[in-house]
Amino acid sequence: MLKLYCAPVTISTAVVCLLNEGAEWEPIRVDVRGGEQSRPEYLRINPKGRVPVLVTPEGLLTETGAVLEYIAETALPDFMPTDAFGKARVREVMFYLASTMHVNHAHLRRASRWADDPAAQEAMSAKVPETMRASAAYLEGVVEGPFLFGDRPTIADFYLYTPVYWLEGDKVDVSDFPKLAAFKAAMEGRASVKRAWADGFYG
Ligand SMILES: N[C@@H](CCC(=O)N[C@@H](CS)C(=O)NCC(=O)O)C(=O)O
Repeated sequence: MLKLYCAPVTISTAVVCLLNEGAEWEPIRVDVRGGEQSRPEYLRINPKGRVPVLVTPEGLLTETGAVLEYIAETALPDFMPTDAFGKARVREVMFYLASTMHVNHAHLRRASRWADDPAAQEAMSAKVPETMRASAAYLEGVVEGPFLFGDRPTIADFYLYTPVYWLEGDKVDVSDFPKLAAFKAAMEGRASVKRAWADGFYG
């Protein structure tokens, strides 16, 4: 059975929601707020000190996009297109989320990764509403509606839901972006996402 190292309100919740679509899995909760991810025992599991980590029969996997793709390929194929262009578009969104939007968000509470000077950290945190708004504006132009690529969600939708959920805490009003707001509502209508909320992974 798959196991997932995960924590509420982190990007690992994207994987929680996808797994809830029908995979056999169990969570291993990591106390990220308490700093468990930086302790030697956890660093032996993931030297990057981050969640998610997926435990598979073949070994450990990190990086949300890679983890989501592995789950689709091994257990939930309906969430990945089969044609080359469709797959590339899914990866295009996932790479953007990993390289840009997630990094924008991380500047709010993790500015110490990039600067030691408290004033520089404060300046980086203060910029987050602007950079997250720019990411939301970009994605507003990508979402076809209600999901990214029309009527059916892909793994990229499960990835996107969590950064869209982060917008409110990053002082971006999702209602300024009607397609993203409808996307969020459509995801929240799914039993998998409702279950993640009920299990305390959001809120
Ligand atoms: N690129 C990684 C990023 C993972 C990541 O940064 N996770 C955050 C939570 S959203 C984390 O574990 N942070 C712990 C820390 O910074 O100490 C992925 O997409 O899986």
